[in-house]
Amino acid sequence: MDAPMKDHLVSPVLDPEEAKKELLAKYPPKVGRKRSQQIYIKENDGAEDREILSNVRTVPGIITQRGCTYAGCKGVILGPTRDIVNITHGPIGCGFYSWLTRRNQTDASAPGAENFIPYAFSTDMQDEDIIFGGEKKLAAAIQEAYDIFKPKAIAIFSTCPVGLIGDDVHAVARKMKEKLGINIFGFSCEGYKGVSQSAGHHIANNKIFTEVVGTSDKPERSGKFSINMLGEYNIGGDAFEIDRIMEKCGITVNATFSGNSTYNDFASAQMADLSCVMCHRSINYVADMLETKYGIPWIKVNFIGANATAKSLRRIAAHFGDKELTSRVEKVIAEEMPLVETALNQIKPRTNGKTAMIFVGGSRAHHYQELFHELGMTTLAAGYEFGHRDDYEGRHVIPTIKVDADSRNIEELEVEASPEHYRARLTPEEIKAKEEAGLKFKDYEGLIGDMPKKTMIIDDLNQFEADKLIEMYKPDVFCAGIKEKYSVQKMGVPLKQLHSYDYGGPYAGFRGAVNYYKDIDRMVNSKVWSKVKAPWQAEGPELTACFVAG
Ligand code: CFM
Repeated sequence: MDAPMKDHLVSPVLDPEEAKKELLAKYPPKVGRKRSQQIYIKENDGAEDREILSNVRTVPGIITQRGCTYAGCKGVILGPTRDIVNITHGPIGCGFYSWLTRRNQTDASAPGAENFIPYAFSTDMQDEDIIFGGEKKLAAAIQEAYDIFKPKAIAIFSTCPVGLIGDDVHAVARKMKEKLGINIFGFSCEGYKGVSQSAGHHIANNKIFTEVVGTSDKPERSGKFSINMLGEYNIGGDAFEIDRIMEKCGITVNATFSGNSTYNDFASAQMADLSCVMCHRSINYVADMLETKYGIPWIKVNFIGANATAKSLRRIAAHFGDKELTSRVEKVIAEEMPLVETALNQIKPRTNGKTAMIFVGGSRAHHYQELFHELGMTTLAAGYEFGHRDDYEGRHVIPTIKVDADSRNIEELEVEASPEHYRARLTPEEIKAKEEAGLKFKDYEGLIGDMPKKTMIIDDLNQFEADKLIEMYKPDVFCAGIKEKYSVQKMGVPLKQLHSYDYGGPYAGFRGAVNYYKDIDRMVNSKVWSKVKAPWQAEGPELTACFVAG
């Protein structure tokens, strides 16, 4: 970079302690006490040794940003795989509203490639199925999908009523698997199964790990340096950009879980030599299981941010410890960075000193701070919808996390080394030597340590608190999703969707960073937002009402 990156400078207009009081003031005492533990104020720069309450139920009545367990299982984990037929067992709404609403892209351009993503498969349960049971209808739906598409595999996703009436999707899956001779598996991912979509990730990943991974030893691609990319979902084409960079570096991406993936990529994932974890929340336990069962070590990477991308590439090269690879990686970074620098030289003078807030899922509220940092912008407040304590505080807290009834509901698999497939990629001595040289395995330090002092970290933010934060801080941009977008913009603050990227992207890698700089520049420097006035701001309330106690 020409100009050195300005360090996080933070001087929020408001004292965060005051802001926190303001956020909690309207709650009944019990709710206030709970929310208070989910609102964390950074006292110093760097890591701190305090807990944040997370991965707990949302108080009923609060308008949360969260989604359901079915969404995490069907939409997030299995959704991006193009050649599995995904059947929603349930009323049509669940299938319809999870159809093509996440911008996970896929490349089905190869001749003969199957792509079922454009189809919405559902059993469309009716009243009589709820009363008399829906298993027969499910079996018929599987048969019909098979007859039409002849897919390699079929997955069944349970919605809330399926669990309530007790349909056994697993028994139907077993029966149809035997009958049709293809892999068919069901998920007990009823929407209410966990406190958020995070439970759905776990249910999906467990089954993919036990039913699919390791069933083929013929990966589509092979090479001297082969990796799996874990927790990268190809939103807006991010995985395409990462694949482009990897190919240039001579690194083979064996399987991506699950952006732009195929059934066979999962089935042969045990063949790769390193797992690289992007989204820690949605998949860290799979990385652990791949290591225990197959001997594949894992490292944390982040391809959001040009500097973070360079750092992650160097980390991968350091892992393989090959001179040729290292120099090729350096060459790629040197080739790609000028484009990034040119964009920053133009844009940063306009974005420098501006402020952002980020409230999304379980990893982007952290990763995207890198891009804002590169733009000279400060993230005043951030938080996850459904992150766990380790995503906030770092993995060292995992042994101290309380297991409550809700988390006990989600199966933890007991995994052992596979007698046929286990192959230690590194000896304990090699791991030790690499660690001594600064490479960290199985490590994630979490969001809190990276936030500057006097910023706020808020778990499971709700609409009321979002409105309050905006009133108090007036950030230059607020990052969240479609549910928040228009209410925030009506307050005169632009909202960048960081789930779907609005219509933009990719934002990963070097080219992605440039896309992001341009999009944020347009948003934070547009005058239009300051001119927005909702009718009720100009003319007073449009509708008034009062409570009548009966
Ligand atoms: Fe991981 Fe994701 Fe996220 Fe996530 Fe998601 Fe997503 Fe997200 Mo929306 S897997 S935790 S469940 S990075 S769909 S691609 S954007 S909430 S921050």
